[in-house]
Amino acid sequence: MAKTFKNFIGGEWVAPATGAHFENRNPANTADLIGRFPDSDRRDVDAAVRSARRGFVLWSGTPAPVRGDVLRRVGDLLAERKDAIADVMTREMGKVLAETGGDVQEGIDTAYYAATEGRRLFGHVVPSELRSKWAMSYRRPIGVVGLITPFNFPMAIPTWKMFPALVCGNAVIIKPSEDVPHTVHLLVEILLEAGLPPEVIQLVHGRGETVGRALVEHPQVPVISFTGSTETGALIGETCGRMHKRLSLEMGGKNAMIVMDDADLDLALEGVLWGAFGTTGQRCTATSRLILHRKIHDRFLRRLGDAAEGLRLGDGRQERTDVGPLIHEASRDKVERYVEIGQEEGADLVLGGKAPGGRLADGWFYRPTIFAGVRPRSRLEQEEIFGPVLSVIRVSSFDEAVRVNNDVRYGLSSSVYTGDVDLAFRAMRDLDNGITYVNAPTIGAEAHMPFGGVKATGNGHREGGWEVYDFYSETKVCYVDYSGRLQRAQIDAVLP
Ligand code: UN1
Repeated sequence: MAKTFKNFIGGEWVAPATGAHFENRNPANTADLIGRFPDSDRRDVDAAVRSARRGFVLWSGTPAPVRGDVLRRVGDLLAERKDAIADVMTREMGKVLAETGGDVQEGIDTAYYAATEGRRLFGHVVPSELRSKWAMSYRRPIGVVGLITPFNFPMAIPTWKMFPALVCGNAVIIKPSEDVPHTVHLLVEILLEAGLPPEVIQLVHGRGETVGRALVEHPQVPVISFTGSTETGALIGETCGRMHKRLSLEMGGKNAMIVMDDADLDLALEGVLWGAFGTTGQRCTATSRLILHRKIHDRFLRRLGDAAEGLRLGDGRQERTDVGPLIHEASRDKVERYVEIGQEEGADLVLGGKAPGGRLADGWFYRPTIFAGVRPRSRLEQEEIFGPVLSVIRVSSFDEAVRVNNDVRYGLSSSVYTGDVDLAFRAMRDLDNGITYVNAPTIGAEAHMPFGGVKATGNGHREGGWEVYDFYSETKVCYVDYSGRLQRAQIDAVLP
């Protein structure tokens, strides 16, 4: 009998007000029922907000270094249980164990970074333009923060939103993707075990249209952070704009890898296989376009086709597997639709283009797929697919490669393979993305660096690194005039 899970609201594990649940199944084998999770609604969100507001009073009054110590213990517990958690994650999400292990590691790195940030959270003290006056800024906690997270990084993304929010002194309500609810359940257990006061964290499971929407529309949740589709991000943005909320959006990508004629082709080949087909292409940073210089185009494409054909599809929990399943049926339908679109647009299907049968028919598998001769500005080349589909575009120069890279609505990551140091620097300057990799694929962001993109990928904020601490805290500026008289800024000029 599969277990029925609960929400964590008001300091305890509770059933949803609806009494309803949804099923969480293994995408590699849909007969494997992992558990039933709360299909909550607005009433559960209301209760979570009431509790989180009490949690906020307690937590915002706790010294930041003490908050950081809790996160250090969270990091220790995640490290201790890394393999067991990775196994749960692969079962509910599908990607291979090495990748879910990396996903947990990103959470561990984020926890340790946040722990030390508890002893920094720098403000500034700057000289005043007047005599005998101090001018300084410090960071204040904001309040209740609402987090809405996707399925593809079931641990890393919740942690890189939650840990900075917590160390800054906020209370958190999280609604994880209904495709991966088990991972955040384990994370909340760890937070509590590490000593986080219970009302500081609330976990409300459910659907985006109900729970996510209720969080976004709640007047007492002043901060929202969302990772997901550009379309949903736009809807959230409208509400947050109207309600004057602070909002961080991390959305779609159509990332390209450029391989120049002087590149190390062995290295580029390994890179594109990992970038395009790792996580079955379900990363916002996935390499979904490959821009090849015409001088190496045919040679590289042949080698790529052979190598990608050798990738083994299967259950991510089996050691021999290279590529796991897609997350669910709708996701596979979408990939199938784009393969049809590609063919209608006249692109040349080099590999894949179908779901495997046989023993893999019980999961949402799809073969690594490569289209060559993809035209810039075609739908296949422009739209995010979120699956194992790579579009190859042929170019005649570096400048043309840059134009193709930039001519999409998204701008998360980009990559260039070249041995020419001048080209590498031009790429870093001219590729219109939040992240550019030189001689590495479009994935591989590290937890202590800012992460995010330009154009329709984001709304100007960054996750990770030092910048995210600005997002989760309010800057307060204080002036202390100890001259004993009225000094008027901008008016009472001080002469040297
Ligand atoms: C995402 O693609 O959704 O750089 C996040 C990477 C990971 C994070 C990716 N560290 O691929």
